[in-house]
Amino acid sequence: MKALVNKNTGSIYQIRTEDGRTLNARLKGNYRLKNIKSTNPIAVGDVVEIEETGNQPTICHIHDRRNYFVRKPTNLSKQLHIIAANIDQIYLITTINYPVTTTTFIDRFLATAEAYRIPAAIIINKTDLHTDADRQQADILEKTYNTAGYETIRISAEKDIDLSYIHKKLQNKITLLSGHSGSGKSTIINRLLPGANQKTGQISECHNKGTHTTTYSEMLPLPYGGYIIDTPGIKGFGTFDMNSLEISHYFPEIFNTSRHCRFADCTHRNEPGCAVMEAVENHIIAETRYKSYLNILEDCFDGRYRR
Ligand SMILES: Nc1nc2c(ncn2[C@@H]2O[C@H](COP(=O)(O)OP(=O)(O)OP(=O)(O)O)[C@@H](O)[C@H]2O)c(=O)[nH]1
Ligand SMILES: [Mg+2]
Ligand SMILES: [Zn+2]
Repeated sequence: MKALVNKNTGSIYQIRTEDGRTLNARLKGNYRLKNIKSTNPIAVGDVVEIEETGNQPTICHIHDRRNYFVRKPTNLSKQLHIIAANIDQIYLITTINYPVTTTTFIDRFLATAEAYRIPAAIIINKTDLHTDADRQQADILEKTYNTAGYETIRISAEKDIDLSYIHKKLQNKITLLSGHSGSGKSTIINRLLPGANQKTGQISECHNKGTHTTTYSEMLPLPYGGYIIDTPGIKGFGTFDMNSLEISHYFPEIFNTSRHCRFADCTHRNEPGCAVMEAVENHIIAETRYKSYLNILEDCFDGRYRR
């Protein structure tokens, strides 16, 4: 029977069967995915086949994934961690402060979403805490990412401000929420889904960071169709599977501008007649985006990992 993986808590998978039952299942034998080196063979969002012969259902087959989203779990890790599979869109939950979300992090995240061809948008949460300086920073952030082609939405999950717009966007879609620990992913889900009851945690005063309250990804059904996925907070975002020539493809505004570069193989670092560098000088492309592009390009050459 077909089932959807809702939650993965190590070796046990919580699944929802086609006929509407929620069960705990194990993976049959030493099942391994063939084409991807990942720490988790099955992820939230996977569609699987189960057998119910013994006393606990077992997963015997994973249906082909429409897509998946991954990251490197640690700095030195060679393996990838699949955050979720078969998703329609990602909301990156960011905060100007409590905790700080840097543009480096946002750019690495968005470039990865582009590489895996999953539409992404940015939510700026905790607007209730914004000072005038924070609001100015949020304006710059919105301008930068709107110019790059990403939607930005400002909300306060805590004060329930402007969440109604998100409701419409979620209908009949599978949406992944990601971002730093403490950015408010679980709080947003509790607001959107009053019965959800996801655990939330305080921001550590001395580190200005969240305390990794959500430890397992979980997929929750929405009453109006679709699902929302709560995930553990992530710190850094390494890039992978990226060929140096492809990196500009993952920065939409850089890619669009590169058509006007003198050389077709321009890397936008020091070539004469580079339209990208000109656009950065003229403040058409944000300098932070260009710097992130250069950083990822450097990583490609020496295999570094950045936060
Ligand atoms: N002031 C304010 N606080 C918020 C808002 N959204 C969330 N918080 C608070 O921020 C803290 C962290 O929220 P969580 O929802 O646990 O954050 P998370 O992103 O799920 O964190 P992890 O599960 O650790 O990844 C909690 O104390 C929330 O009450 C908001 O819009 N405004
Ligand atoms: Mg959480
Ligand atoms: Zn160029």
